[in-house]
Amino acid sequence: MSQLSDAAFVAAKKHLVGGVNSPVRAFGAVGGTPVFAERGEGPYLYDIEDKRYVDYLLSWGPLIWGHAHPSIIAKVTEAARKGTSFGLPTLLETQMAALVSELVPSVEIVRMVNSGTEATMSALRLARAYTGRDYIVKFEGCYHGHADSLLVKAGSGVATLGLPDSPGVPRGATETTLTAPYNDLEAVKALFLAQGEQIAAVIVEPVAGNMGCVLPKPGFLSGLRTLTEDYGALLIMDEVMTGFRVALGGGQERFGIRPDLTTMGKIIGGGLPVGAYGGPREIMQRIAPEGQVYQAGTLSGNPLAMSAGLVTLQMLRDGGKALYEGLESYGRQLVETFVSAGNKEGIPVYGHAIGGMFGLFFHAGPVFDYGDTMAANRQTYARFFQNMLAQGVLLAPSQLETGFVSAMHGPAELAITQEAIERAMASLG
Ligand code: KE4
Repeated sequence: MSQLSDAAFVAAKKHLVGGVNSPVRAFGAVGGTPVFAERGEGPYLYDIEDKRYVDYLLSWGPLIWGHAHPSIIAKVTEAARKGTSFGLPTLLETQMAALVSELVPSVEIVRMVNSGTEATMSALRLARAYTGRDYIVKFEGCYHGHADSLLVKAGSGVATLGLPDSPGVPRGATETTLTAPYNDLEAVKALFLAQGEQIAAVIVEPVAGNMGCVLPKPGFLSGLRTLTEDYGALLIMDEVMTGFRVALGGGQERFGIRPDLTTMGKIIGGGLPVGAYGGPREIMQRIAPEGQVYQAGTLSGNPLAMSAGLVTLQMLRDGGKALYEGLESYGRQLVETFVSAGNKEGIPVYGHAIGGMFGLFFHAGPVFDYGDTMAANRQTYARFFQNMLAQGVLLAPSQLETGFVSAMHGPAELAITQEAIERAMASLG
């Protein structure tokens, strides 16, 4: 990185903890100075030195329409001219919620919040209230945001930084959090056998995107659905990352599993801060003001965020299956180049793509759980990342994260990326 970015990082660290507003942006796992973004244009991001990158970080998932899509910018600008927030109901929020229910039929009624963390935190509170039970089950390496009870064997930045689950979280907040390896249905069955009557919910990423990109084994998700039904627990699908990304209706559409509650984020806001949770009215009506489960937010359903989210989802609906087939085809070609280039150099590599997300591992594979991803060579990934960055391709700055494709990535960007992969892999050999 050059002097401008180094100086920017020094200045940032004077005023912001670690120089960032979210730990993973500090590039701790890959070393060096983080990229300071200046602007974006479709599939490209430009840093403060006006260096151009083909962007596969895409703000950690939200930008399925790439940077500064004209339709999104126009809608946000139009909304901003009317004011930025009202603290009162608006028609936009109703339109947005109706569209979410149309695209995700299991979500009969919605509550908008401002982040994925708020969505999962609220969904768990609701599940505990609805069932009258306290225990929850999450999976090692899955990340559902930074709410206390979910910071147990969490993925994403927690795993990347190798933090003990997290200081500052009182034991009382996590002693009712049970964990199992992802894809290990027998382990979940054992938890239910032992404490099934006390388990309020299982929360799962339908595709795990916070320990690298890990696919569910056949039968895993349907097994969770059966188990939770058998024991009267709720199945919460955390679709903050997979929602509107692995299919228009998210993981639940892709894998044909109907959860009890769904949490959303990222794409739903089109790059502005939006989270959401929802499900059948019979469960959701326990949320205040209809019910007694309290959850609130000053800027929830913000009109600028709703405007960005609404047009984002409308364009995805209009794009339909062809759009998702295109996203997946692009990802598969990128992964195929990664694997063939690694094999050519005799470097253990493994990867896969699903919808608009992909995983690249320096590991012989297969990769089915957190143990597998932790065995991947993160030092090699860091060297690969830095070489790709130098060639103008921005990947996720951690082996334990996922890459994203936008609808604006096309043949030209793929060619640039494939060439860069071959060069980067040769530099490792
Ligand atoms: P936010 O609170 O960051 O909006 O969402 C939390 C969250 C919940 N559920 C899933 C499945 C998620 O992937 C996330 C957030 N993902 C990380 C990326 N791995 C956000 C990046 C960051 O922490 O800066």
